[in-house]
Amino acid sequence: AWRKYSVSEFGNKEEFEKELVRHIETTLARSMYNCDEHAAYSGTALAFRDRLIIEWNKTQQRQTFTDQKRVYYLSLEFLMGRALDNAMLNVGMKDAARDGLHDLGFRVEDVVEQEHDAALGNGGLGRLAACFLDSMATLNYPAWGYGLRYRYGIFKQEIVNGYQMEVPDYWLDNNPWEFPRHEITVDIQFYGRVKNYQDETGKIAHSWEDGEIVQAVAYDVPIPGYGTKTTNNLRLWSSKASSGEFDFQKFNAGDYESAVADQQTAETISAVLYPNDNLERGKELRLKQQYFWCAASLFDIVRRFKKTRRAWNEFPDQVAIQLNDTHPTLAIVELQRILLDKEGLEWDEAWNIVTKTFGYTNHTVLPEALEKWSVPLMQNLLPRHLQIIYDINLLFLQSVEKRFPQDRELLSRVSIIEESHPKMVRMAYIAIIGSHKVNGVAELHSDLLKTTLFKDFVKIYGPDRFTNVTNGVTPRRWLHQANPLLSALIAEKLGGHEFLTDLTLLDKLEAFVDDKDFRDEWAHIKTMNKLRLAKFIKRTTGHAVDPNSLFDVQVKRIHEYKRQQLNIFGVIHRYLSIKAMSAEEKKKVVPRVSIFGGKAAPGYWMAKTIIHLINKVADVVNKDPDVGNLLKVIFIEDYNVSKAEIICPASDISEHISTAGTEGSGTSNMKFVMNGGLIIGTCDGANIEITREIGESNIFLFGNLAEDVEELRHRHFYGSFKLDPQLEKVFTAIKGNMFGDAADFSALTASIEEHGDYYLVSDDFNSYITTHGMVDEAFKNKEAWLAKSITSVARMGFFSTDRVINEYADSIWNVEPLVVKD
Ligand code: 26W
Repeated sequence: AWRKYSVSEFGNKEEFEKELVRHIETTLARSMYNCDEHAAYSGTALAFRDRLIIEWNKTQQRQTFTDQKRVYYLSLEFLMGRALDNAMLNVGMKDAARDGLHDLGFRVEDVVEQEHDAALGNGGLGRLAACFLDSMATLNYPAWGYGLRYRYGIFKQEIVNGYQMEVPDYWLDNNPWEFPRHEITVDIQFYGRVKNYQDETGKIAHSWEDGEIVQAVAYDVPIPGYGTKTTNNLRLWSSKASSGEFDFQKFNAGDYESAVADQQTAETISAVLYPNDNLERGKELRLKQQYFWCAASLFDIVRRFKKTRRAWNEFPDQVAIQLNDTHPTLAIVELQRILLDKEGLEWDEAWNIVTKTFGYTNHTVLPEALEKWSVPLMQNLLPRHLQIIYDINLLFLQSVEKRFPQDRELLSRVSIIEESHPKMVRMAYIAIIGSHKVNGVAELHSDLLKTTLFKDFVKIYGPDRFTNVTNGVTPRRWLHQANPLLSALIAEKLGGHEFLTDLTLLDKLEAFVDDKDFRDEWAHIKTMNKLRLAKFIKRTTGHAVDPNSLFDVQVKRIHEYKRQQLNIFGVIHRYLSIKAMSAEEKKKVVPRVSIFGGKAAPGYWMAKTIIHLINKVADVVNKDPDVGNLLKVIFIEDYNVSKAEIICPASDISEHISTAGTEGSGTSNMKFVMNGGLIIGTCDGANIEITREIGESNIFLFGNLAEDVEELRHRHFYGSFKLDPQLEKVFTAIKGNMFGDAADFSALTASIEEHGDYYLVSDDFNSYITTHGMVDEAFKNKEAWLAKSITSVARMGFFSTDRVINEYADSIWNVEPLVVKD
C-alpha cells in the first residue's frame, strides 16, 4: 500500500536499465562493453540517487514552507555503512533493479557489495545515530543530522600473525551519496583574544578578535525514509583553508611555503575520525574538530532561523538540538556566545533560550570516557568560550549556594571547573546545566546516572531533568535488509510488510509458534543464513565451519569492560575439557563455532592483547585433530556494519557479557534477537529490558549484579583474592605456552590475578561456564530452541528506533511529524 507514496519510480526494469546505461555511458564515461561489477554499482547508485534527489528537494522545500519545529542531531559519528541497498529498499524499487541488473548479467547482491562502507564512527554511538536518521525520516520528522566529513573513517583492521594492524580508510573517491555545497561555507575562528568595549548603551560588550580562520564547507547526504515522501538531510562539514584576507597577507608577504603549510593544517581538522571508543585523550586537534563542527552547525541553524524573521524567544519553538554524548557540548557555549556577542541579548534571556533548546544524551558511565579539557588549552584555542564557561559556572554555583548554603563540598563537586593541575573543564557538567533534559540509553544506565555520576545534579535540579530513553535499532536495515528471507517469511504470515514500520505487529507471530510448516521454514532460514556466513568465513579466513554447529558470536569493539577475555578464557576451558574426553564422551558434545570480531583502539594494549590471544587460540584449536569439528574459533577481520549484516542473522547465540553496570545499553543484542538468535548475557544495559520483553526463559543470564560490583572490587583489593579454580586451569594452560609465548599474555592474566580483577572476570567465570553448559543442553532440543527463537522475535517490537524517536520527539524535543497528503 505504501508504494503509492513512493518517489517517481522506474515503472519497470526497462526504465531502470535505460537509466543505468545512460549513467554508465555518460556520467561515468564508460562503455557498456567493459562494464564490470563496480561500474554496475556506480550506475545503479546514480540511478537511485536521481530518485532520492527529487524527493530530497521537495522535502526541504516543504519543511521550509511549513516552517515548523526542526530537530538537529549533533553527532561526531555517523556509522552509516552502505547506502545503495538501503536506498533501493526505502525507495521501493529493488525488484526493478534486480531484474534489470540480471538482464545485464549481474546479481544485485554482488553489485551491492561493491560499495565501500561509510564508516564515520567507532561503534554503538555512531551506529545509533545512523539508525536515528533512518527512523526520523521514516516517521516524517523534519530533522537534520550534523557531523564531520572525515577523509579517513575508522581504520581498517588487518590481522597479521595474530596481531591487529591498522590501515587508513580512505573512502571518499567516487562517493555518489554526497553533494558538495561549495556555496555553503562558514568561517570558523580559533585562537586570538577577547576585546572588551562599551557598546552604544554603555554596557560592557565582548568581541573575539584576531586568531586564525578556517573555512567549513557543507557536504550533504540524502537520508530517505522507508516508504515515505520524506528525504532528510545529513550535513557533514569539511575543513578548508580560508581564502580570506588573513591568508593573503602571508602569501603577499612572500611567505609562500608557510602559507601553503597553513592551508594543509586547516585541512587536517576534518581529516580523521578519532578511533578511541570510551577513552578521552585530551588532544588539541580533537577539541578543534569539536568546535569547528559545533560552530559551523550553529551558524547554519541560526542562519536558517533568522530567515523566518521571528523574535529570539521563539528560537526554542523552532529548534531542538540533541547532543550525542558530550562531544558537541561546545554548541551550548557557542549559542550563548552568538546570542550575547553577535545578537546583543541579555545574559538571562540568552541562557533561557539555550537551555530550552538543548537536550543531552549520555552513553557511558566509564570514568575514563568522560570528557575534560584543560583550561590552558581552552584559554588558548577558544578564549571567549572559556570566559562564557566561567560565567555559566559562576551563576550556576551562586544559585546552588543559595539553595544549599554552607555546602562547600557540594559546590566543589558540581563545579564545571575541576580544581586540579592543570584545571579542567568538565564537559558533562556544561551539558547538564545547559540542557532541559538529560537521558541515559537503557533503564539501568539511566538509574546509575541518577544515583552515581550525576547524583548531585538530581539533588539540585530535581529528578525531572533526568530521564531514560532505551535504545533501539532500525528494523529496515537490521531485519529487512540484513535478513531478506526472514523478512519475507514474516511478511507472508502477517499479510504484508507493515511490521517494518510498526514493529509491535511482530507479536502476531506468536500465534504460529506451534505451526509445523512455519517452524520448518524458520529453521531453514536460520540454516541458510548460517551457510551464507560459513561461505563468507571460508572465503575470508580459509576455514571451513559446519553450519550444523552452534554458532556463538561476539562482535563489538574490543574492550576489557565488554569482556572478550571472559569469552576466550571460556573457549580455552571448553577446549581443555574436550581434550580430556573419551571418544564416547565426545559424542555428546554439541559442536561449536566461536566467532569473534571487533577493533581495538590503536593505543589500547590490553585490547590488542585480547585480539592476539583469540587468534593464537584459534591457531591451536582449529588444527587440533583431537577436537575436529567439535570446536572452531574464528576471528573475523575488520568487523564493520556491512559484515554485521551477514553476521547477525547467522547466530544461534550471541554474547553480551559486560561487567554488570558498565554497558550503557548495547544495541547489537537487539539486532541478534530480532534475527532469531538467543543471548547469553549479564544483567547489564538493555539486556535487562530485552529479558523483560521476551521472558526470562528465553535468555541465558549469568553473573554478578551491578549492585554487588563495588563490594566485590573492594574485596579484591582489601581482602584476599582467590582465582576461580576453573579459570586457574585455563591460566595454567596459557602459562604452559599452549598458545605461544606466555609472556605475550602476561599482562592479561596479571590484570586478573595480580591487579584486582577490576572487571570481575574471575568472579563471573564459574557462572559463565555453567550457563554455557545450559546453552549446549538447550541447543540439543531443537524444537524447544526454535520456540524460544520465534517467541523472542515476536516480542521484540519495543526495540525499534521508531519507538525511540517518538519518545524523544514527545518527551524531549516537542516536535511533530510533517506528513504529506497526496
Ligand atoms: C571521548 C572518547 C569517547 C568516544 C566514544 C567516549 C565515548 C564514546 C562513546 C560514548 C562510546 C559508545 O559508543 N558508547 C555506546 O553507545 C551505545 C549507544 O547508546 C550504547 O549502546 C553502548 O552501550 C555504549 O557503549
